[in-house]
Amino acid sequence: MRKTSKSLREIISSGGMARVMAAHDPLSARLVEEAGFDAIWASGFELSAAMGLADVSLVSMTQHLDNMRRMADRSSLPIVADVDTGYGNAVNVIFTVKQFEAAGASAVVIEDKAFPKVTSLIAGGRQDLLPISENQGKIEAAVSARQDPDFLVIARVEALIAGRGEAEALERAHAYEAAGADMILIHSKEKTPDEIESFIRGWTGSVPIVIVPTAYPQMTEARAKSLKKVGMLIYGNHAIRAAVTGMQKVFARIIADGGIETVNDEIVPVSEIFRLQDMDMVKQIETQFLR
Ligand code: SPV
Ligand code: MG
Repeated sequence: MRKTSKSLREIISSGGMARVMAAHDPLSARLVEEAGFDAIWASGFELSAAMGLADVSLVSMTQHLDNMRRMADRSSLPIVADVDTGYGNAVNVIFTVKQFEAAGASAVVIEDKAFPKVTSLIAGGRQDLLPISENQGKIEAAVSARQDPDFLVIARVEALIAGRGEAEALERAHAYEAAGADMILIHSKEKTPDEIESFIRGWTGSVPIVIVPTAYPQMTEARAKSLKKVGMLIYGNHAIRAAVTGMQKVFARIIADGGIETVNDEIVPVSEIFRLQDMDMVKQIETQFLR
């Protein structure tokens, strides 16, 4: 049974903190669910990387949507869709929100960068932001487009990433809250939590904050909760990084050892993949219907 947007909305409105893990395909989405996370982050970075591409607005909306539909089909968790800049202006955002909600998303995150965007964590990246009023219109448009009132519109502030400072980050966050955003995602690429903690201390708005602590891993869940205002913590790219780590290690061993015997017991058996493919269900269907 798919969980509705309500389950995510409930965690956040009861003052809880949703733990959200990135996925880039239906299999990783299923593993996110089995591990016990509250929701899936349909990450643009992960999907781009899985396609061997840079996260610079190269993946199309329909490719992202198609992947999201397949993830929704293989997992019952709510999905937080990373729609980057919403694929254009307020007109595009309305279409985007409708499409992603219909495809099974429980939330969208829209960032205030100009299209085409450049991935946030890259050193020296070109980080062009939209004027505040223009992005405010996009957030209003997103809110007007949702069908389910529990569907979350999350406005992502990139002012710290763009080096514009905390005052502008707070100004943008307040403007997007006024536009109807349910949450504010504040992103940082600083190597310590100081910048984010300072922003959160300075946040006087009433909607909860979303953080993505990739660059500042000292930010544990307990530390985020102690800040009182964090309603969602996203592990932004740990599925694709775990997958790459695993493949690099195993591939290197096979090349070095000239065969698969030594790694055989270190990787999941084929039976585990059968389980994830629901082969028992296939067998049951065969028994019942094949004549
Ligand atoms: C993503 O996972 O696509 C994100 C987070 O947007 S980051 O890559 O850190 O910008
Ligand atoms: Mg992204």
